[in-house]
Amino acid sequence: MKAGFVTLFGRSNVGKSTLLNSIVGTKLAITSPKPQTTRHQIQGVIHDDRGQIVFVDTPGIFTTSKSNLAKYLNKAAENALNGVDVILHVVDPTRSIGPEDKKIMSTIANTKLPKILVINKMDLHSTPHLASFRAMAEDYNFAIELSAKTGQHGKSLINAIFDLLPESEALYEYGQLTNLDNNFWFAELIREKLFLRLREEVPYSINVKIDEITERPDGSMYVSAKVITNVERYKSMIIGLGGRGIREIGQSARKELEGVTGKKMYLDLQVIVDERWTEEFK
Ligand SMILES: Nc1nc2c(ncn2[C@@H]2O[C@H](COP(=O)(O)OP(=O)(O)OP(=O)(O)O)[C@@H](O)[C@H]2O)c(=O)[nH]1
Ligand SMILES: [Mg+2]
Repeated sequence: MKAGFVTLFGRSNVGKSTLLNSIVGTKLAITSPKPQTTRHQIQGVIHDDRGQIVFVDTPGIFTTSKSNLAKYLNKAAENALNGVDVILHVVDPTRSIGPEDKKIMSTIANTKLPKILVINKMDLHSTPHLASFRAMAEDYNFAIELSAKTGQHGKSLINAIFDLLPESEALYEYGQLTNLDNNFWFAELIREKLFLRLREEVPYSINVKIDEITERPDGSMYVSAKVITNVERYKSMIIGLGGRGIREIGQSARKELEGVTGKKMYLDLQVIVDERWTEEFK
């Protein structure tokens, strides 16, 4: 059988996490229209007669921002190149080739690993920069145009990856889809709702920590979590007028958690200010 790690590499917002979710067929990684949504390496596995592909989602690559968060994310993305078997460079033809794409191209040019160029968002009518991305194709073993959103041509991508993967023993147990545990994943879903709701810089200074997940005798689940921000002003923006903001965030997170777990959920969210947590990114 064949098996290996395939890294989704690309600048922010090109749709890496959306592609991971669409290929694996379930939502593992959170996505949002804002850049810098993904902060961790998330693995999603597909199992098939030919073997296993372990997709590794990574944070988008940044060249413009010098912030600690951007540095941390770049490092996390580059670390994801260690031990990889195939690289997917995901690009977005609605935007011109950016300095981030060039940085990625020079980084991966130095490796001997097989590379696939994935031109995403082909469901959109306007893709003005498609020709310039097509012109990059010769530097890759394979190029494919698809839509992570509709799933179109996802199968061809999987076929191309299997052609390039080495023979290997299984890497994951059969049926196991991800490296994520509920604790992490629940926190990520709540973070996604914060990303979708809050404006501009606020979501970047937010972290979510799960304090408790308890399954109750009646089969329902109780989850309590802290939304941590580093600035007092952001705390009131998150809570919103009369608590409306945090209530709506809680409701949409709860609905999605109920949909995925099939259980009734009680979600208790508390917003606190703690300046220390951004230290993690230094
Ligand atoms: N129309 C269209 N939109 C897409 C497609 N793939 C992703 N998007 C949208 O693009 C935005 C960014 O998607 P993400 O999957 O979060 O992008 P990412 O590359 O993971 O971004 P970072 O985690 O910040 O690096 C979201 O609003 C998605 O809905 C696609 O195939 N077609
Ligand atoms: Mg992402």
